[in-house]
Amino acid sequence: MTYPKLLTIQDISCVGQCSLTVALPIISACGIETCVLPSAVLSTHTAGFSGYTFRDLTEDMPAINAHWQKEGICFDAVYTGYLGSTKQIDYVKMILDTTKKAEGLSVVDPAMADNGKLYPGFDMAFVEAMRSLCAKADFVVPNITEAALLADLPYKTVYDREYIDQLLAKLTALGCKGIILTGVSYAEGRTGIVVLENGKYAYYEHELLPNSCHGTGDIYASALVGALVRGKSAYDAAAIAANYTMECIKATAKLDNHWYGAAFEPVLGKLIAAIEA
Ligand code: PXL
Repeated sequence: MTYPKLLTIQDISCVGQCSLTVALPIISACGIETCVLPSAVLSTHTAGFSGYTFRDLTEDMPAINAHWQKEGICFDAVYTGYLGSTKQIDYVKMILDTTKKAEGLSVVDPAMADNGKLYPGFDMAFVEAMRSLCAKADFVVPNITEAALLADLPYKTVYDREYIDQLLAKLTALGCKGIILTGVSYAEGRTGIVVLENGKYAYYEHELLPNSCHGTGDIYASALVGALVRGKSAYDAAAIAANYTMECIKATAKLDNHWYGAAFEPVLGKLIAAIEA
């Protein structure tokens, strides 16, 4: 008997509840063996802290992969998040090709931007490289800012279904297969997730909570990946991840001075229950 083994490639922000410190516990809680390849080590994430340290681990990647090849190590799923450099994306593509089982799942969260802006340190060369990684994935999980950058379309905060269809068409033309587009709001007080799979559009709508938290993109993508690997359909996985992310945001709203991330740990049981249902 075996159970699924997943590789996630993203940074370690030592403090800040994002990237690997979120992905590792969430995906493990979904009952999946979770292996990691840190893309960089930062003292904190880059949103709201100043003076953070940043050690880029790009040059460690080929040797790590070579060792895995020698050991015959491969994965049922590979999930990438925040990456450390443009050059790193070439290594990540090679690692995806060499370590993912042929029938395995690949999910790329092009974690590089939010609220209309690239995160500090990223530029359009990184966006261009990210396009080529997205083209290799079974599912990409952008927010609207990331989708607009990848699609080379203007970022909009007010839009209709036509704009979303344009984003989806451009991403599809880039070679993206499944698209799970987060933070899509068609009505006041509501938001949701668009799921495009095999050219079929579906939308999971839910309430828009009054508060938002840093790191919810990573929580969302990790829960989504966990649910997909556990055999949920793309739509069900998108909904499970959205419901869990909302629970995390609600749990965070009760806390004092918790501005840097979302309290995903106290509500992990709800995610596990949804996965097991
Ligand atoms: O949550 C995405 C993310 C991941 N890693 C680092 C970040 C961010 C967003 O700002 O700074 C280092």
